[in-house]
Amino acid sequence: MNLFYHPGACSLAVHIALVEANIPYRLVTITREKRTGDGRDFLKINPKGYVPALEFDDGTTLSESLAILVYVADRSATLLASDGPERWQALEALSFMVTEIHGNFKPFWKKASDAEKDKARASLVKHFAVIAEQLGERRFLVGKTMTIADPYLLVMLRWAATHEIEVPPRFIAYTAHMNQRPSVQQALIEEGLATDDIR
Ligand SMILES: N[C@@H](CCC(=O)N[C@@H](CS)C(=O)NCC(=O)O)C(=O)O
Repeated sequence: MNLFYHPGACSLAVHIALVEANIPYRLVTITREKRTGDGRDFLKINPKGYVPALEFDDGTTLSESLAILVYVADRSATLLASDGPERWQALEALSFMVTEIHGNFKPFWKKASDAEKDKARASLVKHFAVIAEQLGERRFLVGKTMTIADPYLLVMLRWAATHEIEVPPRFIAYTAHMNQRPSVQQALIEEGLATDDIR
């Protein structure tokens, strides 16, 4: 199975989840021109042109972080409860992050006015406060073990640090703890990212 990714992009959450679930994968990069690292037209694999995307050994594909993370969770013993409140809370948080949090980072990547950036920053501050409230003093966002919401939150917190978005202090301990997980360390190393940096 191939995982199409950009270093440090939202695909990093899928990468961490794959390691955590012990599912074998090959990492394939994408160029700006949407060529894959193995020389193919990425738009034929994911016409939306985004990472993350999975390509299975039979040639079928899957895109969209939420769908991919649920796919990975379904193949792991631990990353998402099979039913009950914790399943739905994890999916609720993930859905919120994939839409409202991810979406508000867009002005920081493209040419946007200061007013657009300020508006996005204000939304991000509010949204991270909601997630911090949910996290409380716990080690994981939902329940007592890591779910697919955690690697996604870690990636959003890395972006917040990069773009100097102020987040609640309780994320400091959370990020430090997540960064120590072997799955996170492995994924960061494989993507060529520093392992001792919160970004
Ligand atoms: N709805 C998609 C969005 C994915 C997305 O925005 N990916 C970014 C990286 S984090 C990307 O590939 N951007 C490249 C581009 O827009 O060309 C998802 O949730 O997976």
